[in-house]
Amino acid sequence: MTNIPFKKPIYITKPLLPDLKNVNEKLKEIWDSGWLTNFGAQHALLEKKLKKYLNVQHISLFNNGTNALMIAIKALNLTGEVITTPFTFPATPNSLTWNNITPVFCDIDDKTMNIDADKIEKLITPKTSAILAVHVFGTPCNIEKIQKIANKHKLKVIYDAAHAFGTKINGKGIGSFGDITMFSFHATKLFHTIEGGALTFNDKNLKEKINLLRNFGIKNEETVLAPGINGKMNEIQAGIGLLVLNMMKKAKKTRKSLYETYEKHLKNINGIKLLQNKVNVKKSYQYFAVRINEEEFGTSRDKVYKQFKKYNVFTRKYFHPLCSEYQCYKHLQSAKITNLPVAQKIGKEVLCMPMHEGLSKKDIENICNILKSFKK
Ligand code: T4K
Repeated sequence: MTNIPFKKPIYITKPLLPDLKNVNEKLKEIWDSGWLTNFGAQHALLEKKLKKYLNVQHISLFNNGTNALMIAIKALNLTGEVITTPFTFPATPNSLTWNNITPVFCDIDDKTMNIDADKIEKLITPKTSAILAVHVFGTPCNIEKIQKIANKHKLKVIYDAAHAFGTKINGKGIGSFGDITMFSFHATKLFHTIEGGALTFNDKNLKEKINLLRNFGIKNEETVLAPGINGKMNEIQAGIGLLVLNMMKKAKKTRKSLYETYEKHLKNINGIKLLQNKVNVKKSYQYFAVRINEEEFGTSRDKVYKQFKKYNVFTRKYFHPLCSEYQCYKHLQSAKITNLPVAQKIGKEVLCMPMHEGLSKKDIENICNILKSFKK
């Protein structure tokens, strides 16, 4: 059967949109209160609800994930060098650079596409202050091994969980590991506040510092205690977040079914590799990534990406090029191609497929059939 192009463009994602009637009601509530930002009622309620939903001890909300990450780095007083992954969004290493810290790129693990914990130790120098790892596509990092290394060398651990909203390991929220975890609530994420983010952590002493840094360092009208910036989530963001949070249960159910449809149709194709499932991990279902091995599939990832466009399907090459290949980082010793063989390989193979509530199982089947038709 020949495949027909989709009538409307199919993007990798589409934001969850609350009913406009509910949005209008929420806006009226905010308007009536006359309180638009600086920690109002919507902010307080969202913070409380997310703390419970994410199953974490402490949480602070932010105007985006990148600001949250920059403040996490500052709150832990990190300096010198931080070991991180090249297979991530620019926000991860850039947050280090904005704190005058040199990112040290560590190769990734072939199975999870996360930082390879076995390769971290040899990158530690007297200047290393932390490990900044990313739970790529919602798959948890090797948290036990990373924590062991951190304890042994007295390093801090920050997790970038931008892709892992709602992920759980043995029932524990993904935001409860390491010193601080960052979440992104950008419109393209499963849970969103249009733009937004959060930090979660176990040490209650961090709360005051993080919140000070988020609000210019202001303690009260006449006292500024730290060189903070503006990381505040406003009331409209928080209000939208409350409405989106109500949609989460249904959205997760839909995404689980779409995810399983992809798995069913793509699992036995020579040249296509899927992420493995782990019994103790509850997934976030934010992304569906495949790896295309050109030799086995007969067509390269880049060709697949291009050919999909003819069918009105817009996949994404997250994360290609690698961060270590950016103009601002490629001069680093750790960025050398020979130091990052697995990341180099995966960067050429990975493709993120459309994954959102606007798609039906039939749409996913069609996308899979189109992909299969590219095989040579
Ligand atoms: N760490 C990691 C590992 C991250 O992935 C991210 C963000 C961060 C840190 C930083 O967090 P934030 O500071 O952003 O909170 C998108 C997102 O903008 C970005 O938040 C996200 N990662 C990244 C993976 O994806 P782009 O440049 O690919 O977005 P864009 O505009 O091309 O959108 C992708 C597709 O989504 C479009 O083709 C269509 C659809 N779309 C997009 C928007 C904005 C919509 O349908 N509606 C929309 O409103 O970065």
